[in-house]
Amino acid sequence: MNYRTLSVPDLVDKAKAGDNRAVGRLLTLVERGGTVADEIAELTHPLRGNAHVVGVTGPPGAGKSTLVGRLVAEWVERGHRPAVLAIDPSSPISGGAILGDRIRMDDVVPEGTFVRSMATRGHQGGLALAVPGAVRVLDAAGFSPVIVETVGVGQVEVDVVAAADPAVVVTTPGMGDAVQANKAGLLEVADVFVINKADRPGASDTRRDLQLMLDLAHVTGQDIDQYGTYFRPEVVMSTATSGEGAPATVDEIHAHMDHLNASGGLNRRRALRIRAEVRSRAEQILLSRLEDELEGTDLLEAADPNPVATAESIVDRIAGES
Ligand SMILES: Nc1nc2c(ncn2[C@@H]2O[C@H](COP(=O)(O)OP(=O)(O)OP(=O)(O)O)[C@@H](O)[C@H]2O)c(=O)[nH]1
Ligand SMILES: [Mg+2]
Repeated sequence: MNYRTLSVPDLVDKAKAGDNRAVGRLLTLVERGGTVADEIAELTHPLRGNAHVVGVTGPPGAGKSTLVGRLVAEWVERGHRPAVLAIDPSSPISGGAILGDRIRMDDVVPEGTFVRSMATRGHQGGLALAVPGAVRVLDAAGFSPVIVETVGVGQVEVDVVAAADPAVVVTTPGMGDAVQANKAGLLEVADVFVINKADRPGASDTRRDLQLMLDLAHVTGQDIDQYGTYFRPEVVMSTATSGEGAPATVDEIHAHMDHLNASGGLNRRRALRIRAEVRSRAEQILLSRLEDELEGTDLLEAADPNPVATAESIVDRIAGES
């Protein structure tokens, strides 16, 4: 069957029935964006809304993909049906060249696991829209948990993971790595910490540094989330290459989900995710209308246009449209 010629509703039906090729095709269309992606969003919302979204982030090369492979194997063993979305770095700082030894997700997950790499380079607002769209497709297809890996460089990448049900932050032993993670804002978003490459020297120092920073955050009240709930992230030691620490990591992820369930935080996180997506979409719509107005406006043709008044009247025009 040629999946390229199938209609979106047919693809969604097949995906719901467990057809992974249909899921793959839908994700390609979501990635491209535009009106077809919008149609998919309409049809997959809210089909199930059951999937747990697990975000995994951390510095380039920390071993995120290797770890995700181990976590997936652990979930499969526990009877779950996980899927993985690996977001390829879109920033030239974090992408490519320096990371010659980065591993391919396909090589580390059990056979039959649904894995998808998404490239977002060049998409306007791509990541912020493509990820929720893709998660919805995977949710509709019955996968859970849906694991989203992003490199912890760049605000959008960190934001995507911060809105996950648990956000897992992976760091490694080494000079000031915990401090670096703190600077990148990773400390604030972490629900579970993994110190990976625990087979390397300095792992226990990194653990101590991290615990100290968590203590400090508690003293200053920075660890109270915006709903006033306190959850101290656990720190798990992991050697992803051997799989040591993977069961403990899954345990901590589940402990955090239980905490969210008990505190009502799960629905709030989901609301937060939807809010972020609505915001990104609204921004896109507004920006494109603004471009149209700037193209078409005669306001700028005055000899010396008043920027304040001109901006206000352009916004008034946009607001007047319906
Ligand atoms: N010694 C050691 N090496 C590890 C461990 N985990 C991963 N690695 C190695 O670290 C390198 C990078 O691993 P990846 O899993 O690709 O790291 P990543 O964080 O996904 O990398 P990016 O996606 O490029 O940011 C590979 O050579 C892995 O084999 C570990 O626990 N110990
Ligand atoms: Mg990776």
